[in-house]
Amino acid sequence: RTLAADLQKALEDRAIEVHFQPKARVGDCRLTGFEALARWTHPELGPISPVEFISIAEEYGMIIELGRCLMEKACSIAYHWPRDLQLAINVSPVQIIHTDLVETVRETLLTTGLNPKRLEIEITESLLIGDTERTLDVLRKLRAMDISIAMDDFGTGYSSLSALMAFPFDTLKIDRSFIEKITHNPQAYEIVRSVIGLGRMMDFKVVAEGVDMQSHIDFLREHGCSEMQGFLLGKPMPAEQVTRLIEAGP
Ligand code: G
Ligand code: G
Ligand code: NA
Ligand code: MN
Repeated sequence: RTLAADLQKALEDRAIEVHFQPKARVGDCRLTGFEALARWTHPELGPISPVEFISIAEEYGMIIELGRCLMEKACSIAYHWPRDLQLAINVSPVQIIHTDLVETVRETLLTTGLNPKRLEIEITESLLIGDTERTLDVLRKLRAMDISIAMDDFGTGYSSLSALMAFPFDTLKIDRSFIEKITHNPQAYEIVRSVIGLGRMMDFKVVAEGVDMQSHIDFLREHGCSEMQGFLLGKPMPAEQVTRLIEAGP
């Protein structure tokens, strides 16, 4: 048996789970929403990183079905949250280029009842390498449905700045490799400060990833970053814990 065959089986059993990592406003640490993250616990091997199984799914033509399944799970869970918080979902470039993502999203919203205003799609810069016209068309249609678009891992790809000009983003997520260095690397400090400023000037919501120290929050507050995500606020957690966190919060 191969990992791909086991993944296929897990997909059929709907055994791939979704966990959720909180995001909060920098100003007052108030919860704004969650990012959905796929989780697979292999029956013998234990937890497999999504980096690994998502790429297997892409390679073996399973990402379309997997993406649809995860989106449906995440949206129906978010529909039942005690507050109308945001839900961010990662979408693989394959889902944008080789499937009708717009139709999948439309159907999912319809069947789960989730308000499109609560949904954000996170994409990575690797999309730029592909069919730009098609990507642009898909993103425009999603935005016309009131869904927001986030550029994930900003700063790590090849063409961050051209992507900002080419695509209709609402949100910029600064990659955590920059945030983790701001306390000891003056260049990382300046880069993050500048990206926050750039994002603000371009009217993006700027989200800092990988916030895991109070000094990160202090820095982000001083420089006007809007939102944050990271282990200090919470690790990715199962759905039951999300409900408790929302109910406990302000
Ligand atoms: O959860 P973790 O930090 O291990 O995630 C590792 C990587 O896997 C991240 O880059 C994340 O974007 C990606 N990932 C997690 N869940 C999904 C998903 O549902 N779809 C896609 N396309 N990528 C995901
Ligand atoms: O590529 P993407 O940004 O979607 O990746 C999300 C991944 O980052 C998840 O696997 C999540 O577990 C991880 N992550 C989120 N916050 C932190 C953090 O504060 N520190 C570290 N080391 N990893 C984090
Ligand atoms: Na992401
Ligand atoms: Mn990211």
